[in-house]
Amino acid sequence: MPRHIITEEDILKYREEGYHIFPQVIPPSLLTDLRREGAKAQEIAYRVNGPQAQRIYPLSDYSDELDMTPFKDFTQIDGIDEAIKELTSSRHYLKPTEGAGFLFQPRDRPWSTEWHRDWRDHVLDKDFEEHVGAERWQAILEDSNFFNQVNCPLYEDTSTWYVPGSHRRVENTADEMEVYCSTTQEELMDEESLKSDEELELFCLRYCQSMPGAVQLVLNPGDFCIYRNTGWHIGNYVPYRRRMTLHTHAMTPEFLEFATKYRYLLKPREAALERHAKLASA
Ligand SMILES: O=C(O)CCC(=O)C(=O)O
Repeated sequence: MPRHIITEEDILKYREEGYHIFPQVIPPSLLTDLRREGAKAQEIAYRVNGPQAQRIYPLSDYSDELDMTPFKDFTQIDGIDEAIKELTSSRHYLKPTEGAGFLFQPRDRPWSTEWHRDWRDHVLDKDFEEHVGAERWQAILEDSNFFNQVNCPLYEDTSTWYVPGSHRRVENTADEMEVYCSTTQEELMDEESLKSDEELELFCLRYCQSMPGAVQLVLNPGDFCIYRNTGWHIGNYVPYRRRMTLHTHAMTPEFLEFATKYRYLLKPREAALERHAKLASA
């Protein structure tokens, strides 16, 4: 990739806003190879997880059907490691892509995730208090060695929305919580088929737009977006907008240790139900 000049302003902005886009990191021949394997991975995702599947993860689970070479080559793109390190620190490295995944558009109907902040929103309160607690969580939010997620689209991708600056706050604002509790994952997936496709599409879009300060990320093919996923973010999907986006992380030894140690605490559905119940009784 062309050498990316990272300025002091980029570094400061990444710390404060929580996201940065390196334009066009994937060379054309690798883009060709990744799209070819991505198309196979997408068919596997629908076959394994059904037509509304959003992702395949990890790619290495499907090494008998996919050629892993382009994924290995992606991790080795000339200049990418240096650019990540300059933006963050010398401790950061790109996770091997075979252990990462792809995000896809649904085949049949629109849907969106809930607005959420990893990882806090995916664990139950009692587990959080027992194993981490607000003080340690604040230190983790301030520490860019933790939670640096990457979306690298192979086709133009406008599915992800993000609230700049929210990644370092333990507490959410009242306005943010009002948007959060205005709906549920079940409604955003229209599990009971109560809406037409257009009603559902516009419902999900309005939910994205209503979050205070939210920006829609506009990523072109081969752009590399790194973001602190402790900030509010969401994925909003429609079948007519093709999506094939590599979804990975810039790791550090301490984040690897944290993620591995506490993986068993992740209970996204139960944690969302708990938050909704708490907000309803407040
Ligand atoms: O689709 C995206 O870009 C975001 C996905 C995400 O945050 C999630 O699945 O939890």
